[in-house]
Amino acid sequence: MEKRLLSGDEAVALAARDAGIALGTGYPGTPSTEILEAFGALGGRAQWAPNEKVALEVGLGAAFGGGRALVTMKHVGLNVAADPLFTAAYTGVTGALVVVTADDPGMASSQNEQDNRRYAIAAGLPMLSPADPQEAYDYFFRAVELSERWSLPVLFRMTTRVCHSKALVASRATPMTPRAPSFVRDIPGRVMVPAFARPAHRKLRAKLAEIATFGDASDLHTVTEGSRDLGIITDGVCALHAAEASPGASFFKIGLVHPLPIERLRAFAAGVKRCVVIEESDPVIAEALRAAGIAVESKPEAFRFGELDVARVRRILARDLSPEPPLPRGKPPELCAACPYHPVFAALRKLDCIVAGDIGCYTLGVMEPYRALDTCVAMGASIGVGLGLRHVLPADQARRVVSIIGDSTFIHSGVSGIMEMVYNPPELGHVVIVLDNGITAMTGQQEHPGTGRTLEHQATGKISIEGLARAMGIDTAILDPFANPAGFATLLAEKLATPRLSLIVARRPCVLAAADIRGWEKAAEATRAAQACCPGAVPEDA
Ligand SMILES: Cc1ncc(C[n+]2csc(CCOP(=O)(O)OP(=O)(O)O)c2C)c(N)n1
Repeated sequence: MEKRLLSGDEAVALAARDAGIALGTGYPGTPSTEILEAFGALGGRAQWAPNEKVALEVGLGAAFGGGRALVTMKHVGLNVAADPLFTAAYTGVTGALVVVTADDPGMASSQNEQDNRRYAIAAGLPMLSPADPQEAYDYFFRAVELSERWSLPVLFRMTTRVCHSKALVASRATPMTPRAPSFVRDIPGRVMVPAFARPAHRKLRAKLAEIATFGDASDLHTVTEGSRDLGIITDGVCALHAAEASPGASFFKIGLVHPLPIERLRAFAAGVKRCVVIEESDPVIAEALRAAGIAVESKPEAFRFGELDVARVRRILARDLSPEPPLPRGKPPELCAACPYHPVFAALRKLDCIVAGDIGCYTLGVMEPYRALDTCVAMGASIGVGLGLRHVLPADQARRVVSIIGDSTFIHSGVSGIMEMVYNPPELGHVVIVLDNGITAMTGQQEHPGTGRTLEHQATGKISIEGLARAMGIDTAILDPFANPAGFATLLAEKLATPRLSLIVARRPCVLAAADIRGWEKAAEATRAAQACCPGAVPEDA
């Protein structure tokens, strides 16, 4: 059997290829980003969507058409995709739909540490929880099988450690046979007006009851008999920490975290003197067991925060509530020395702006020496938050409010903020700065619809940020702040002084990506030129 050293993300990508996934789509977000990149590198059809909601809808469409689809995102991405997700649980799918949510307990690179196992419960969808790269590979096929057997989207919950740790992964000798997509009309099944949605909800609940029975007997759960004095119920990477922390205990490792195998867990808990649930983030499993009348110990509240590791699991088991040693201090992140954003933050500081910020490399403008960011909440929020501030603040403060947003974030969810700005303009106008470094830098330089290149850097349709803004009637200026820092500061001061709605595109490529962008753009230009002269032609070196 072939074995390769793979991260969890790469293992999912390999499994997606071996499972005949017809389409992989998603939006970048640590720790999930590498899945689609690796899937594309393996020859799979992988593409970035403008945001997670669109990605899920594209995946759903592919699965309505009978194909097998993969959709990837980080945990907060599922908030953006939640609207179609909940109703997709009613419509179900014809092919397969696996939705990877990569959670980030401890917030290695996220704005919150929400536990997306709660989404499985809320939406009523099955969820698998692999512990390591081998399980990520193996469970992926199980997810496809579950999805096809019950015609439901399946959630696949990974966490930072599972996504990024590497292990030898044995792959299948024979891939799954791919399906041939074909449209079969099913109006009551896919058009969720109330008359069709009411029975669809009942059908979903009936399916979940069937899956619960299936799960009770499934080998997705592993029971390891050990000491009867201590039983540990666990899922995901915590199973590995717990196995090292207490090798002699009895273990119930849950593979399908929703619906839970309640009756098997009841029997397991009854068979041991002390039963402890070891889980990262929220006490989701412990709460469900207690609600079912199963007496289990849950971790103390202090362990809801951050990742677990072997030492922390030992503390939970020893009921040790003494203060934990502080985490080793890493080097604080900072803007690159030659980042094109420096002059923008210098100008914002100089003009004493109140800055509604957003998520991306530019969030680092909050650090010294600028401290030029006053809010940062969610992707795209800078524009709405800036408008809200403008609406209520006294004039001398309102005039200084600026929204700043990156190019990828603008495309992701900033555009709807611009619509709000046009529709409900503040009395004193507003100024939005789009920090356009030509790439999604924060997550490792991914393309987006504003770059005009695909996930694999090939030429494709391009969204013009200034074109969009002008089409919405916004006074728009474009400037390279690095080449002309004084000009940028003057322009910003001018825009702040008018009661109009203004957008400044601060455009200069990310210093780390500039050379690559030049190369990709050259090849993309050649493709565009060839296609303009004779459609369909692609130059050999493109
Ligand atoms: C809903 C959501 N999806 C994905 C992410 C991960 N993420 C953080 S910032 C960012 C985009 C950054 O790109 P851009 O706006 O171009 O700014 P840059 O980093 O290039 O400065 C992404 C994808 C997130 N935080 N939230």
